[in-house]
Amino acid sequence: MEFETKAIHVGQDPDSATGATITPIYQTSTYTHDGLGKHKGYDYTRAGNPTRTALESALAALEGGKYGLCFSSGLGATASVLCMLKAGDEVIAGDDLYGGTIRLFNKVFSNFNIKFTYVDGTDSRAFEKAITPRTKLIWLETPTNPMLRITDIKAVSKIAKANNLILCVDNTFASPYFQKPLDLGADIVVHSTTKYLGGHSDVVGGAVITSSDDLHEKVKFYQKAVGATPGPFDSWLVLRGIKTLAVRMKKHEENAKQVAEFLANHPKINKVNYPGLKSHPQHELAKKQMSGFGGMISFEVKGDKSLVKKIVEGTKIFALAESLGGVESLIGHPVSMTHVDVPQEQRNKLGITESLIRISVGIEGTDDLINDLKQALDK
Ligand code: P1T
Repeated sequence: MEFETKAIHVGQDPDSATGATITPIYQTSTYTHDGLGKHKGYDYTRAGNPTRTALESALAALEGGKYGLCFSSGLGATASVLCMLKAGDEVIAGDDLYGGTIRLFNKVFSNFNIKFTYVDGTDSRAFEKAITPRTKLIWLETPTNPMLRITDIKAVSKIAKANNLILCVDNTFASPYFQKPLDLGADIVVHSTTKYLGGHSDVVGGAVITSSDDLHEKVKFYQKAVGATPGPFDSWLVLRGIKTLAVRMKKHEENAKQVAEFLANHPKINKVNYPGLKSHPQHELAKKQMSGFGGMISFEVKGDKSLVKKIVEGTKIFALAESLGGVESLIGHPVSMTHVDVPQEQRNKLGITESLIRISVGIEGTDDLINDLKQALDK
């Protein structure tokens, strides 16, 4: 079945009780049993809910995985994967990650004696060099937030397999429409479904997808035992969102390519980070492991905070806001917004400076978006 068809149909048969064509929002916390020890597969919504089941099946199909599990946020999904670890275990992570993920690693799970080592995500051998007898998990994002760097998933997956490590890839920026980490050798895919999957900036959610029976059973246990589960309406919103994922992603990319070209040629801009640009240091790798480059761009302006302030406060269509992946365009300042909790030394090393701006290119008219950035830059 093709991607577009899966997004609309997998897990979404007409409702068996009523024939409703669209999966109903099963807005219930509990289920009446037919008798002691007899129920229809659901007993309590934290453990399972039919609207969530539909979404979990659809997401598994889109990533080419066997199992999907949904969470109340992307960080809820990440935390539930990390719950598989024990005190003394070590994680090797790519150095450029969403700031909230780094905060969760450094300020929550570190307290339980789990060690996180950050390595240059663009150098697969750096992952290998950092392995110790205590390493259990490799964590990476690609493309990364906010520098749009690319990690070679296949190369890192070979290293993970050879050393009996779990490889988890946060696929939020690419979405399964443009990249399928499981096909490239990853064991687990994590998503913030808040972003492209939901697609309309009206829901917060997360997901974990795998083809491993063992990993699925473990994360499913933590989904229920820790309880970061999405409500039925939130599950329904993401399920509705993914039906149009393919058409939205095409337009996000079409717009982003043109916006990136415009920015790359603007005299007030030093550097544009977009894997679709030939100037991107890993453009060839991105072409190899992704089927498109997505809608996220970051760029460094020639100037200090006053120019940054003028731009981010000067756009009329791009809204100054955190998050990404919705139909509407957003603009943000990672240093003071999404990456405020990343240690300064790590930020400086990556180039997450006061001069860096990040945009999530929406699906509005291309010329409107370019003209909006132009007027903000030329003010
Ligand atoms: O916000 P939440 O749904 O919990 O997802 C966390 C998360 C995980 N992974 C990546 C790559 C992310 O970008 C995020 C959330 N990011 C933002 C809110 C942001 O503006 O970058």
